[in-house]
Amino acid sequence: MGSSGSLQVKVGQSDAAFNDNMQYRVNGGPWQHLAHSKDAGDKSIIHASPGSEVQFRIQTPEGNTFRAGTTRNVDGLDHGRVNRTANGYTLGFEDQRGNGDGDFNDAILNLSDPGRFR
Ligand SMILES: [Ca+2]
Repeated sequence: MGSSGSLQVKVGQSDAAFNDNMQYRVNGGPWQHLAHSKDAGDKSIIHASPGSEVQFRIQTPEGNTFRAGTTRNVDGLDHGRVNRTANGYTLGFEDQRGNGDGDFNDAILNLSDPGRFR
């Protein structure tokens, strides 16, 4: 979480059959609903203290929950991949056990700091 205390999250174009439930939490708190992976263009703002740790995960229609940024998933794999973009970062997910085809575009979040990028 950057110094503005705000993180803009925009759903990117999913390349998967599943409509995944996307969630986040701040500093290990309760998971909260963020968006659905098929709702491309859907925007929301996460507010938290500067320096807070924000985590993301998906819940799939098969009943699996896959977290990004950790291998603490049922298959022992990290299901997220982060790429730098012009405006911030893109976080892409794989929504199948074993990380499916490995393209990490089943559920996509574009992350930017609205205080820095307008
Ligand atoms: Ca995939």
